[in-house]
Amino acid sequence: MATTVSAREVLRHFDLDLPTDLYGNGHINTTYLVESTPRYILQRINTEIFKKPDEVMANIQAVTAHLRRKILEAGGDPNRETLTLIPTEDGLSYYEAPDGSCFRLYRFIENAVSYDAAETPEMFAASAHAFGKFQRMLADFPSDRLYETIPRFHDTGDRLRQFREALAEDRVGRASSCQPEIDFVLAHAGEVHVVTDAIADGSVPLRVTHNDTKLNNVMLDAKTGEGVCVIDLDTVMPGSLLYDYGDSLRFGASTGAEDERDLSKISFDLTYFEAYTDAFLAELGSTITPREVELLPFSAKLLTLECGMRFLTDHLNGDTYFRIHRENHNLDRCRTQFKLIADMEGKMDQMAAIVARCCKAYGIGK
Ligand code: ADP
Ligand code: GN1
Ligand code: MG
Repeated sequence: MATTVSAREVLRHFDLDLPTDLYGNGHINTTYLVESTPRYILQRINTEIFKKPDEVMANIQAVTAHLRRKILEAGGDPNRETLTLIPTEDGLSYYEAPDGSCFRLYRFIENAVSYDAAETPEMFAASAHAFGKFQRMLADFPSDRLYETIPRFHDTGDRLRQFREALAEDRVGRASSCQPEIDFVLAHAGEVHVVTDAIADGSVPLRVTHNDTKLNNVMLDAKTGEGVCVIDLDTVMPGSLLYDYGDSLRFGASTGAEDERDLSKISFDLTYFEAYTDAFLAELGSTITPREVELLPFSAKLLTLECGMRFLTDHLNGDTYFRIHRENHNLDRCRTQFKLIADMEGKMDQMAAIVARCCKAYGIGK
């Protein structure tokens, strides 16, 4: 993943000449802050993961153009409420360096914060409104115009297949040191097809979804705490509303960090679950199908299982996908996900009761 060009050299192709600093806590791309006036975000696209950067950028151009129109119609500020791509001096949406590395430049969203943990249920609810609204604004986007930037991204059954492959290969000899986690995956193998089966039988519709709804992929207003802008649009693709809902809860309703080593700090917080569910249903209520409602609690568990399995697979593969900052980082991340699942399993009835309460409040399923 190394590149031979410096961020500063790249910036010249966007008509800027400034020093840059690494920025943010994303696991995938390499992000730099450009301290100009106005400020910008420069990103090296991870082309090991996004094999066709031209397709990723075509999606982002189309989606942000659509969002701009919607935001303008609603009297909002498109420079703040959606990502703005700054073209290269050649008028392209990204710059490809001679070594093949690819860079894009965005306007920096000012006076807004992306959080790595939800400090209050209200903050978490603000993120739910933002992701719900994002999905609403894209409801009439022609999904056949979108490329599938990572094939089978949320096909949990395929994630299980990839896990089994990594386990069989055990290419860095780590399998023997994570047997409890391996057993945990195998004990849950029967659950991986539920959502893809529901999509296949038509009871869960495909929509244009974000697919990576981690709290730090939304910017909240620094003063009011309201959602400002959904970011990290690399995986906007046809998907299920359950993916966006479940993935947000996996991250934001945990009482600890995704990579917390002290598992006694990790549990699934029902107050946060309720705050998110209420706000998400307030945005999307009228469009949600009965089967989607029924699967809401399960989707939180499924997306947590999928992500935990992905972390474990990457650990077994020698950490080739997610950026790590310490030894066994992906194994630590996997363990928090599995601890969360164990906790959720004892709370499924309460989660269903919360969903029912919120549905009643918004007249869903009447
Ligand atoms: P990754 O795919 O690696 O997660 P992101 O696109 O999410 O990359 O960017 C990483 C972080 O950089 C975000 O979590 C956010 O904090 C920050 N960031 C990204 N784009 C912007 C932007 N346009 N304005 C302000 N901050 C941004
Ligand atoms: C990655 O890019 P980032 O850090 O927002 C990953 C998500 C995972 C998440 C786990 C393209 O998200 O799918 O859920 O890490 N993104 C991609 O923290 O794989
Ligand atoms: Mg991100």
